[in-house]
Amino acid sequence: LTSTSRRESMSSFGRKRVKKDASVESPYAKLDCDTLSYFIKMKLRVWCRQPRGQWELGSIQSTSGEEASVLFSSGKVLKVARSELVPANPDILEVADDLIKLAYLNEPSVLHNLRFRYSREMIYSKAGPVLIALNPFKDLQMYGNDYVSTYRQRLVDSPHVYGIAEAAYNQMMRDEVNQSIIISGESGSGKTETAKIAMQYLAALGSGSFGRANDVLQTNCILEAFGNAKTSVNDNSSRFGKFIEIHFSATGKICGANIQTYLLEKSRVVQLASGERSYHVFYQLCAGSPSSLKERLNLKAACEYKYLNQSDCMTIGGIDDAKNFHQLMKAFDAVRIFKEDQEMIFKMLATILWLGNISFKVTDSENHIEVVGDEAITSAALLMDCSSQDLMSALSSQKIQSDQDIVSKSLTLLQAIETRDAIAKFIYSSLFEWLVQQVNKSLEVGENHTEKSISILDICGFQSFQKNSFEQFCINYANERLQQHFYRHLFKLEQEDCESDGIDCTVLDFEDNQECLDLFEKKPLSLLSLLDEESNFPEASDLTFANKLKNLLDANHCFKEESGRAFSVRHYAGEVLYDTNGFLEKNRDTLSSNSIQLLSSSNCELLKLFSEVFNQSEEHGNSTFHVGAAYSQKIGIGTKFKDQLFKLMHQLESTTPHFIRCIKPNTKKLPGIYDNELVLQQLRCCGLLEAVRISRAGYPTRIKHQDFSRRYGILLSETDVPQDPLTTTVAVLQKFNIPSEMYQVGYTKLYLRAGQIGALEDKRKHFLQATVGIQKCFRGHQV
Ligand code: AD9
Ligand code: MG
Repeated sequence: LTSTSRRESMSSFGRKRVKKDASVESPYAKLDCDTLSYFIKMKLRVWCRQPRGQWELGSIQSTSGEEASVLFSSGKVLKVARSELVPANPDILEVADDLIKLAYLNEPSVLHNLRFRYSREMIYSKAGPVLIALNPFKDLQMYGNDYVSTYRQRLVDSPHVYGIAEAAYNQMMRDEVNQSIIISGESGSGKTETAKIAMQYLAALGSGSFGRANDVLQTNCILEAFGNAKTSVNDNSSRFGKFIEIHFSATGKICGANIQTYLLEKSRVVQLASGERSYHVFYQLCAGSPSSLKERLNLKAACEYKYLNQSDCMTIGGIDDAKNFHQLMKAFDAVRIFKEDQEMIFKMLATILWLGNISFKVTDSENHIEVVGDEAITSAALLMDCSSQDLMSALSSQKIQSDQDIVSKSLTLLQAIETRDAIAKFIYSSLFEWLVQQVNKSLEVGENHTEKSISILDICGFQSFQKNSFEQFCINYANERLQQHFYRHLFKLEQEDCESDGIDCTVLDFEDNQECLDLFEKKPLSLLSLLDEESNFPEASDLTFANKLKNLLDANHCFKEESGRAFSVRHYAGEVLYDTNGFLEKNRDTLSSNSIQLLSSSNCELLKLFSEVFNQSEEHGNSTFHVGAAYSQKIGIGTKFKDQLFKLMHQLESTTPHFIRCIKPNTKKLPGIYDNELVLQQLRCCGLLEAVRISRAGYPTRIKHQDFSRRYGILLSETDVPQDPLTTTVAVLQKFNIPSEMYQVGYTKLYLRAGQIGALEDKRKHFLQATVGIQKCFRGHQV
């Protein structure tokens, strides 16, 4: 009986193609249509879309044509169009810790489920294999040693970062396969905190007497000082992407690590929005450095520096910069950054602060300038180990190649400011990279090297603002790549699940986002290659770049023409409008030839080292080029990032991935507030609903035969209750004449089409009510 029905149901499963669809609503609407009529017929609870878009729970009283009258919990009854209704889940599913368990996976049900859990401090939920982490914005008693051992011993299986870290650790040890934990989400959603929680768990398991667990944890302090800043959305916002590979010894102890960073936001060093700060380390240094160091650096209070005081925000509530400076020094010691190197680092920071205070005097009607010879210039020159004269001339003039000679031309005010800021940004970003290198050297795996590792990726999620620039362009490209990795992994899991259960699932395929990736990276005609090409033309402008895109990329469906300098990309998470303003400049990442010369002729070891990047690129075959009088590297920032991403993907591909999506429940950074619309928008942006839909396409409900037979076996009359769960399952299906195209019977699980479980649940409810009624009646007789 069972094998026949399995074969029957298999053949009824036709080849199904799941369309990629940026909007999440439509596929759900499709799923819901079949069931809705049933809901209406049975007067079951539904979600009803209100005029302002929010959803309210109600039950259908009656229907006529395309309209239904719905009774809401407030007691009011309203007539609404059927198209505004979607089925609600039974109460019992309200606390479901996995969205997959919801019988109806529509938006209001998902939102309601997460809200219900959030209000009970259950901030973690699953969506199939993905962990959803809602930011609690307060400290919860769910971390620390006791919880570590609970998860270690698997005494609980409620969703938690610890559960993910445990699974990764366990699989690494057991299967000897490297693991990765991929965390994404928008700014302030909790990625960095989540990454730290995962690291703490791994450190707790992986510390040993000769271990490096503590050193690895200390790197967070260093990287956050140099790479995090207060923004309007997050007091501790990471302004770079981070990939940390944690190495384990054969016995499972942490023995080293390697960090890669991506796209540090350089502009923050010289330019701040109101209410925001520059990188924490500047304030820490000014507030916490001992007086002897202050003297050597001629360091003033933070508020004396233009780069810092241009915004009205100098401190962060609850944060002690001086104390954090001491922590930073301790962390430096822990990862063996020597005192001399620490001194050089602080010197570079002070250089940047003094550079920002250098001012200019306009000398003629054409806005040409000369540098004001004040304390700023002398301090900066001293710290840079160059003469004030050289620094002044680098900031006030440029060399231009005329027919035979090189002539020196005075800069305008705007050019001088740009030159000064470019040097400051260059020094900071070089310092950041160098520092990461030093940390890596220190954490390099030594003698007890093994191949075991768990990597954690903390990178900003998909972004779509009203105005999107080069930064969003790069970050969205990265997310597009990660999304493909996610799709492919889900698809693989799905296939494995079906295959191991004897279900033919090879028939399920879906379109992933390859076309969008091609738009970014497929040579010769791609966004990135055209950007580099255009960056090579001295005469090119953002507008000529935009026009080039329009002419050459039109064939790709993910590209959309817009007017003027703009263009749109159809991303997996929705359409994004990009303004090319500043694209060429940001991609070229220029430094004037004068500035390069200044840095390479300085006696400061670090500056010399930093400037070598330009010499190297010159040596390696004409790969620098002239833009006006400025040098820049031929490979733009965009392509450089692409190469980094390829390397990252290559690394990720050899690991078993674990995905965590962080969600910010409100923009006020306050606990207890859950903004439906905000959550929904993030669920869409991380492609989560879409992904869950793919992973459950066709058969959204999957229940173990044991569970199914336990719950619905009571519907069988006593004479036809079989012995084993699988046979019970089939007997229930047959008793209610569920059409064979509505299910598949696997070895361990039953696979049901949308709506079926709701119908069965309803039958069960009726059955129980009737039974209770009979019992009451029976008791009444006795009385
Ligand atoms: V950004 O893209 O780097 O700007 P993140 O990294 O996503 O951002 P972050 O981890 O910095 O966000 O979290 C923001 C703030 O939320 C933290 O400073 C905490 O105050 C708060 N947070 C996040 N997760 C937790 C948590 N699990 N428990 C308590 C949390 N507070
Ligand atoms: Mg962060």
